[in-house]
Amino acid sequence: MPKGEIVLGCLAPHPPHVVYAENPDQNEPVSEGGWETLRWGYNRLARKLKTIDYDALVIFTPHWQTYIGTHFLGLPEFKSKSVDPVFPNIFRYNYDIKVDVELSEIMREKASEHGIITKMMRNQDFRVDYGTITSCHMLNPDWDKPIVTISSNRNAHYYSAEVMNEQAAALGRACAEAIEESGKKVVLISSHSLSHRHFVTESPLPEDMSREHIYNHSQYVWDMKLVDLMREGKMRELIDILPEFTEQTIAETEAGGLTWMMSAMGFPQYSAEIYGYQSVIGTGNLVAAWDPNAVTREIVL
Ligand code: 2X7
Ligand code: FE2
Repeated sequence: MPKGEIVLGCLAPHPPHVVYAENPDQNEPVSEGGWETLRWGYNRLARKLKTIDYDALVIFTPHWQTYIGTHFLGLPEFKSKSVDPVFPNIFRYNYDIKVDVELSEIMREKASEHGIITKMMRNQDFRVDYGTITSCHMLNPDWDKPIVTISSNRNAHYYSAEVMNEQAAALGRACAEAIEESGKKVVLISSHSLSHRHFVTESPLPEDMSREHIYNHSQYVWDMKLVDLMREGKMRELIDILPEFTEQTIAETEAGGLTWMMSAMGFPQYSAEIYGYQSVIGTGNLVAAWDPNAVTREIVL
């Protein structure tokens, strides 16, 4: 059997607002659009994904938080309604998700061999988090590929952002080994925003774009620093300063997703593809991808 490989890594932010703005059949609330810069970037990356041959999407999400170990989805199908706890007015999404349980189990096994505490999620009533649903919907609205969701173990809470970085990197190495062994072609997704200061008051019409803007210059400057490092192909350097970024911008990188993905991909030294950056309720959101194939790698923006 040929070795499996990671064919693309995606940074895929998950404000439920972008799904709301797309008006898919699965989501109950109806919008007049909004956040086009981010959505059009996402749409373009989704088109690229359609040209890539892959077997499964593996996603790491900060909104499935586990406090004892790292958990992996472990049943072939999860079907329910996901209601965003903070924004039930914009996200009530009926999902029917297929899981690559075989790949999930290999990743759990490898992570365990690397000394990480692990568990398979085999509760049929488990509700898949809105981070997974939003990022996967925007990248593959047809939902025609199975996924694996990996929970975020909250090491940063117990120890420090530095320890989190080390443990997420170990999980990344374990997942890369598992993917190789599986013989599958896999797309990785790190689901999160960059800087994460929220507005404190929401506009009456969520999609009123006259109200949407960056409202903290320091947070914006931090985000652009990260984008520059991504363009320059300096992912090891970026991961090294991530604990400071996380602390200064209260970012969801706290959960470990970006470190996990970069470690699994061997800390790319080539340019990331930048698809779009936009504020959603004041948070900084970047859509980006790392294409290990130099022939198909593009300068997008
Ligand atoms: O979870 C989120 C997020 N990360 C960013 C913006 C808005 C809502 O939810
Ligand atoms: Fe989030």
